[in-house]
Amino acid sequence: MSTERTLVLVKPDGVQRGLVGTVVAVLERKGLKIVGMKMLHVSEELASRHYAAHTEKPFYKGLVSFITSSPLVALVLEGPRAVEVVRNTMGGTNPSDAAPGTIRGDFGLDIEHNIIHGSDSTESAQTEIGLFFAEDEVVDYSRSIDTWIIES
Ligand code: D4T
Repeated sequence: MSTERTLVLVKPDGVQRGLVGTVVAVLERKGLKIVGMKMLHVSEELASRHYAAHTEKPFYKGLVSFITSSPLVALVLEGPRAVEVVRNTMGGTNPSDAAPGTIRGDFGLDIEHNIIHGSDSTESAQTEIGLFFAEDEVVDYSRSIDTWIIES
């Protein structure tokens, strides 16, 4: 199974609501390895680069204003098929429809305030990790417990 890295953001609503620990715990408990983690206040410039694909969408302005409104926590997570695993664990975009048991399904009600972002492909993960983290902020290390989680 191929090991991937993906970018996760605990968005400003997650930070303000005191859900950072809960969200990180769900992803850690799943077995994903944290290889990068920091808090930052996203600038308009970083927001416009991160949401470049949504420039033409009607919700773009609100999206940028929300993501820059308060600090967020950014993580790089690593694991087998990490991109898809995170997307499945966070649930559908709209928390009202997201499946119970997912992060959005369990903790949200509104599409804009949907708590978490996860890269949607390995290509966007690479780009997004580069936007949020310098190379030396992503750490290579091994966990002895991985033999009980990943390797057969
Ligand atoms: P992100 O990118 O935050 O992981 O969310 P998704 O990948 O699940 O969903 P997306 O890219 O389609 O949307 C990006 C971001 O925009 C907000 N949004 C979305 C919104 O405020 N109104 C809307 O109508 C939609 C579709 C929520 C997530």
